[in-house]
Amino acid sequence: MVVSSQYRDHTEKIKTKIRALGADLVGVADTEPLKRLKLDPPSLLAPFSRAISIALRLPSAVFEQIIDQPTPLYLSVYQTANRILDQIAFHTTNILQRDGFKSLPIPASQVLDRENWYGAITHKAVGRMAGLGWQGKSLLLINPRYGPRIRLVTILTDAPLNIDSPIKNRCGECNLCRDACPARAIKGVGTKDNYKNRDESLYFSRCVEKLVGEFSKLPDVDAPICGICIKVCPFGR
Ligand code: B12
Ligand code: SF4
Ligand code: SF4
Repeated sequence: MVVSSQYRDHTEKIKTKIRALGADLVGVADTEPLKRLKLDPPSLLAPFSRAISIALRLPSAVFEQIIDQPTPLYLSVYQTANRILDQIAFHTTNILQRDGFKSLPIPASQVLDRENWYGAITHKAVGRMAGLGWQGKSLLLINPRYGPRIRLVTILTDAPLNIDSPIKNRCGECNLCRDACPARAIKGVGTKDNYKNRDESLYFSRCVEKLVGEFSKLPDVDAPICGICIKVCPFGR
């Protein structure tokens, strides 16, 4: 009893510090179920019992300017959000280290395998297990308040933090992302928890082709970004 309230107090203390660094959402996941993910390196989670998921809300007005392709202003917001998230994760890692816990920040947007498009660990799975949102038909993490208009970062740690629970999928009959996708990549298939693989929800290569082959070659947009399935989602609009 005493031990569990100590953990609760420590978890709340860390979460408050992370919010003070500028985070809009923060949750904690158990790493055990996440060991089924493709990880790079495969032993990534071995030293860590917890994964902290942090989200930063993106300025909504930037999505109103996106019609059928990403804009230079969206590129700037994307880059700035990644920088802020990496800084929040770095500071949080130091706070945990000072408290005597092992801790590793996973970058907001680092691609390790450019052939199959994987990072070290997917922030969306961590965010879902930490209760920040559900996995939408667009495959994005959808928060009930901010929708997919968030970017994410993860910190792995052995601090014995209290874990949060996943939340229920609320896509329902909506198919706005499927109908708006310029690559016709979204299948419109729902899931209660998460898709077994990307192809269950997406014609994955169509999205990659659109972003890498077309959008990243636009003048002043030199990153594989899009923003359309983010813009049209009714959550966070
Ligand atoms: C590589 C990459 C890409 C690639 C591949 C995308 C992909 N879906 O994998 C490309 C270039 C195509 C891309 C495109 C986009 N990306 Co991108 N991308 C990444 C990156 C760097 C790695 C993703 C990865 O490893 N995926 C591996 C696959 C298998 O995982 P997944 O997509 O999450 O799907 C599986 C898991 O989530 C799993 N799952 C869910 N819950 C659980 C729970 C358990 C226990 C388990 C076992 C599994 C599980 O189910 C899914 C199917 O297997 C991440 C950053 C990061 N490290 O996470 C950003 C990231 C996913 N991208 C992001 C965004 C926003 C985009 C775009 C909208 C572009 C843009 N910025 O405008 C599009 C959206 C495409 C889409 N509909 O998925 C955001 C998503 C934010 C959000 N709200 O969800 C991320 C998280 C970056 C960030 N820091 O916020 N991206
Ligand atoms: S990022 Fe663009 S191309 Fe890819 S699924 Fe979303 S709307 Fe479609
Ligand atoms: S647009 Fe609709 S179907 Fe797509 S993720 Fe958002 S709520 Fe789900």
